[in-house]
Amino acid sequence: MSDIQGLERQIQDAIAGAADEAALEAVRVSALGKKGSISELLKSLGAMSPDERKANGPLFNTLRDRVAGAIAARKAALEERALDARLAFERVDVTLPVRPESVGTIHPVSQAFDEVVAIFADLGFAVAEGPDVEYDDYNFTKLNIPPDHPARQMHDTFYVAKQADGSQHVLRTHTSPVQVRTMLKQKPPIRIISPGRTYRVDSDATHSPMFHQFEGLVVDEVTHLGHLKWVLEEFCKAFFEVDSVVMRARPSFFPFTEPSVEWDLRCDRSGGQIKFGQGNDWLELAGSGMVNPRVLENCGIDSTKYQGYAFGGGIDRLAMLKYGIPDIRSFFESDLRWLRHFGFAALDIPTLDGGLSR
Ligand code: 2NL
Repeated sequence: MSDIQGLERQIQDAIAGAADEAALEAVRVSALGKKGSISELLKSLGAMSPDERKANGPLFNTLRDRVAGAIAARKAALEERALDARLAFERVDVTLPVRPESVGTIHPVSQAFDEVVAIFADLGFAVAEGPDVEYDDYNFTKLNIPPDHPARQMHDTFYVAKQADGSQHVLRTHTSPVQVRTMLKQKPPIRIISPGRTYRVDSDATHSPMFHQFEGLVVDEVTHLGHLKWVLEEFCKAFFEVDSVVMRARPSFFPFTEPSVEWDLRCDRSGGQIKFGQGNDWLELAGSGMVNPRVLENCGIDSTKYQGYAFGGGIDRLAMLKYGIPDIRSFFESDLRWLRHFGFAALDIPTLDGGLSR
């Protein structure tokens, strides 16, 4: 009996004195391991008479439980102490200045994205956003592209597995569904742009399966192609940072606009460099048109009272043109040397009065 008390005191002292987890593990093995002192006691029960076993069994078992509990508690305390020590050692002083070699840069697509937003915000457009995974209905059907329409093939859609209720989702092929969502929940006048990621099954030097688009939508009682042209001209002057531009209109077709117009911007490609607003060349700028009255009606807007214009263009393409980047795939290769070369200073936020890109 006194033997057992002495044994327990000795083990408890060793537990309390264990300075780290390794020392504590050695104590555990010497008490509770296969040949440990308490394990030996428990084994000795087998050779005892029934009366002795009845007296000693509970004693040995509670001894084992107390020791196991004390070891677990000490282990938790040691772990906490080790963590505290590590946290103190690994503490980061976030107020220290950044090392010049590890300063990040703003990606040229993000830069162009922010510039587009700043310009249209200045023209009075609100920014609207929506999900990348869209209803087939919002991406196509409401935009006057019914299920068997050939334009669905043109869009090279990434389809998402059918939902349990049979509905179909897609990765949005343009940001038009954001305008659909806006029209469904907001009464005219509407004046929004929707910049964002879009997806199509396509990949070469000028196409990436994920790319960025901006679209604009204006719906009011009176809107016309003259308004649209002025807005695009103002956009081009601001974006390409030139005093004047010449634009050319070409007839086009989109199921969601009628009439549809594509716009080219006069440019000069002589001398190995591109200059905007002058010269004898043209570059494709944006598609546009008057919103098809069917689209307005599909989105709950009275097409006898309201009319709208819409336009859309590629942000990656604009960034390639403005910053002289020949291959769209280089945007998404995460090459640090490329990012440092083409990236922008993180704190130079584009504004119209402060300068778009400097
Ligand atoms: C292009 C052409 C365009 C639109 C986008 C649009 C949206 C609604 C209704 C009507 Cl909700 N139109 N968007 C209209 C014409 C052209 O984009 O080449 N994009 C890259």
